[in-house]
Amino acid sequence: MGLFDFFKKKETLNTEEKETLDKGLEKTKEGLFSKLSRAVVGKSKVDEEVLDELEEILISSDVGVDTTLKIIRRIEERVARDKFVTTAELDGLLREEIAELLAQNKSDDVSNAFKANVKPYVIMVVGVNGVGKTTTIGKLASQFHKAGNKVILGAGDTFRAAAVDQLKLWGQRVGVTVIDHGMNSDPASVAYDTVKQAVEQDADVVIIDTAGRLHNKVNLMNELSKIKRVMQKFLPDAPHEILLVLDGSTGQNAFIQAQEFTKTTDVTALAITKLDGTAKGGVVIGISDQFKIPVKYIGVGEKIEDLQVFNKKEFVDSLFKRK
Ligand SMILES: Nc1nc2c(ncn2[C@@H]2O[C@H](COP(=O)(O)OP(=O)(O)O)[C@@H](O)[C@H]2O)c(=O)[nH]1
Ligand SMILES: [Mg+2]
Repeated sequence: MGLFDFFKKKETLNTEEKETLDKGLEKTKEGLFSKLSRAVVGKSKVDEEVLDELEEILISSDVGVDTTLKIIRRIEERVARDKFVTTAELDGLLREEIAELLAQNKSDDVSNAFKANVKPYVIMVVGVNGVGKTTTIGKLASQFHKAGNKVILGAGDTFRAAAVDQLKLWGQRVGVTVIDHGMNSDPASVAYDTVKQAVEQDADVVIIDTAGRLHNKVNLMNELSKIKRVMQKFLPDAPHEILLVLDGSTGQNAFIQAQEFTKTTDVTALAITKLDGTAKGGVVIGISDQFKIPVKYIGVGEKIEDLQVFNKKEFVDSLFKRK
């Protein structure tokens, strides 16, 4: 199964994937539902007061102010139109309005974000330290490899000793080649070599790891552009994807990182990790609404299958599914 078919298949989640998602979002759901239940205690009707509470709930669930205001406006319109909306209908109403709001951001489709028939398909992974870049690369490599693609990884985080070894370990585990020049080597030359090897070995996918921190932000941005430029000497249209990894458990911080990186780097896709074990999963809604760049992957656990192709509708359905 080529990459394109891989993504086509992932456009709908199977039962197992839905369960993984439900489980991964447990903490966020718990937080959301307990607040929602408290807001409607002793009330039968969605009124001004409930809407005010709802606004606070969404903001405190890391949805972000702008997206929250959009959601509240939609619900106000709905309440005005339907006249009497009971508080029992509130979950369903929220689910529908959020799903429709996200659906309006058309760029946010996996199939739109994927370029078919590109070989090798080169993904450069960026993001600050500790957000889950290397882990995400390992999980992706495994899934692509299992689907029958030849994958090559490039150990471009040469800033930290452990980083190269961590990627090599993933390579061994998954059974794919890792190109590395060791710690402190030039990441641009690692990237060049990886792409060159991929072409020579007729690989389908290249994933390049990068450092999340240099001595300062300007250095980091310069280095990322250099990696890109040097790769392009060998393969002019590479990288085909610049994947920014964000740690969802940092809530609004993830949002700020997305703003900063997209200002200085041509990010084409987002991955939001560590949604398991946090109540801040609402940040995915805000990011998915506010950025023209699609959220392509979400991380909902430590296991390989816990990295999922993001599906807006399934995400919102899962979030509002009570046990
Ligand atoms: N629970 C959980 N942990 C994750 C997820 N993604 C990454 N991690 C953990 O986050 C930590 C940092 O990940 P790493 O890939 O080294 O980050 P990097 O510095 O960006 O390369 C590791 O302990 C990972 O196991 C996820 O989706 N869920
Ligand atoms: Mg790393």
